[in-house]
Amino acid sequence: MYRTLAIAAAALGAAACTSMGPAALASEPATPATSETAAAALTYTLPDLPYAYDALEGAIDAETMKIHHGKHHAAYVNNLNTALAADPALASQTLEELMAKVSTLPVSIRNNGGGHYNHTLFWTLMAPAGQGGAPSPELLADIDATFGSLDAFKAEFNKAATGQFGSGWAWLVVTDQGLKVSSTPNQDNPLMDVAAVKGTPVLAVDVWEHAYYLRYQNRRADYLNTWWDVVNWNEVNALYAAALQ
Ligand code: MN3
Repeated sequence: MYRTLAIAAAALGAAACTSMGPAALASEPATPATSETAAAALTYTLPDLPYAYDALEGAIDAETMKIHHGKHHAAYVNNLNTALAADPALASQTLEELMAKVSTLPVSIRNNGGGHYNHTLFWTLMAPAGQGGAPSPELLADIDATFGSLDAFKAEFNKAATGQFGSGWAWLVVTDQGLKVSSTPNQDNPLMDVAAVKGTPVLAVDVWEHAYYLRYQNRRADYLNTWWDVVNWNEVNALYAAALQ
């Protein structure tokens, strides 16, 4: 069985809570409320990056990181809060609960809830080159058994990422049938009921053009090849171990 709680609640804007539940999310936003409704609304906040904007420079330039985090991710957070403020019944549920039934919800929840979840996860899955460690013995054994080798896994992951038409994500997912590589369009993810491959994501890469276009333009494959240099295997290992519990 897999667990669905993949991201620490604090990273998603919650505080002092073991889930992404609204009780924690009701804590003070990072910035003062700017509208009359914000004070009462349950709100998500943009998490800080766990490194400087230029920390991944070898693979991803600082300007891209700054816009991606400060503009794109921030917009998902703001739009998610707007969507939830319009529907208090939804605001009382965790992001994971919402994603598990996202096919029944307004598309704004799917796009912006997914956008917030995916980016919050994505930032933690990267680290400055040389600081991300390596796959744990347990994960490596599973990768070898499932894909043949680490290189074969990376090739399959890159194939899913380059093969995703338009905007989306590629994933390594812990499922009830073991490790699987998949891709999703837009801001969908493996926690959503609409996903073809469902489970707990333990590695993800953003293949929206906003993630790489300034440096790589249309060369998504080049972005992916250098991206492996900044994968934070230490976090992947932790997510993998938690998913198996
Ligand atoms: Mn993005």
